[in-house]
Amino acid sequence: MILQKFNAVAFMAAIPLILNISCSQETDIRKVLTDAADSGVPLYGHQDDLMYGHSWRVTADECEFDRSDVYATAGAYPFILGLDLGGIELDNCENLDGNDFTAMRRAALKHWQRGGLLALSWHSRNPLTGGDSWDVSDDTTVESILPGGIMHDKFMGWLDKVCDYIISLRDDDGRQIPVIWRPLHEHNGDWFWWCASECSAEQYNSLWIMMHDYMTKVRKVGGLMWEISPGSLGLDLLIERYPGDEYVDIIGLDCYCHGDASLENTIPDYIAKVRASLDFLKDFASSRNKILAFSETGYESIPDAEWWSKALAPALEGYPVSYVLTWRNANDEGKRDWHYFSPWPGSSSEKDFVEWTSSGKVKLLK
Ligand code: BMA
Repeated sequence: MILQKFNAVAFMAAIPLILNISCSQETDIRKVLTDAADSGVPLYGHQDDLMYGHSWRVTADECEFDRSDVYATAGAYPFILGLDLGGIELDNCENLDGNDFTAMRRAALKHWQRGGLLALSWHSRNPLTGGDSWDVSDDTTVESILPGGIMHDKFMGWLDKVCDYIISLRDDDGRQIPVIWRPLHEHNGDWFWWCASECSAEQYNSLWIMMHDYMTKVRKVGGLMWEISPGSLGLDLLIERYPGDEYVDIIGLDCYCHGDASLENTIPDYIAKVRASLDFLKDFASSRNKILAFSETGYESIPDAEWWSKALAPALEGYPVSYVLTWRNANDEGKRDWHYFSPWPGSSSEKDFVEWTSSGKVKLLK
């Protein structure tokens, strides 16, 4: 009897592993995001933060992952670590930005153990043309990967590799780490093969639902928080290019600051653009009971030393944003050392960033 009871308990405990689901952890990250949004204090995120910075990069056998431009500047890690799976579909060892996938898995685990959250995007290559995500030379790509299309099987094979990788993100007890999953982003633009210029709304929605059903029902990948993140231009396209409430958890905004720092309109234009977008998305999200996020932002090279307090803080002020993520600090062996979006020690906005991150207006991982 005792043995039978013991087995039953062991079996119950194994169910989440069998199903790849860690329900309580998923509920926990939902609550962390919702609490942040409700309190008006977004979690700060940085793309690739533990993988490389402005002048360094981890080696493939790195295990500690204690280096971070954000930590070196503000004394705390970003709460959200953004990572991209682009390249996994080709079985590459490194993603499109030079991150070793094995090291990335270890970084993800380390970040989760520190108490942070993960946001995964996928700059998938173009399955029809063989080009990259930005290859919009053939506007039948989405059509070709939908059921019945000539590239359907190929794309589903790619998706399997994505599922395998996400399923492999496990803590020391073997539980899958839940993640914010942000595929097919900026879909209202015209620069990715899944963008509005490349497919009909129906095709985009079908693609999203196909991926959702396959990942969650067939591969049973648990703990995914599905985030849809349009860009600020043409936001009204979201009304049609939206797969449906049952397929989405988070509504994000991708919106960058552009323009010359010496022009007096650059910062006001950015603030106005973000606030107009968040006005729209806040209503869109709240009427559907979804979580609002600022999934990508930044000002390349941060040419304004007070950008954090003068631009980003006022842009966010008053909105229930769960997290705000600045894009990567590129490290292509010095080739693109201007392509950075978070400060590093010695960079011009360091002081302002430290003030903003310690102002109580944004939350880092302490
Ligand atoms: C873009 C740029 C690219 C990069 C891509 C995916 O915004 O940073 O250099 O390859 O994101 O991370």
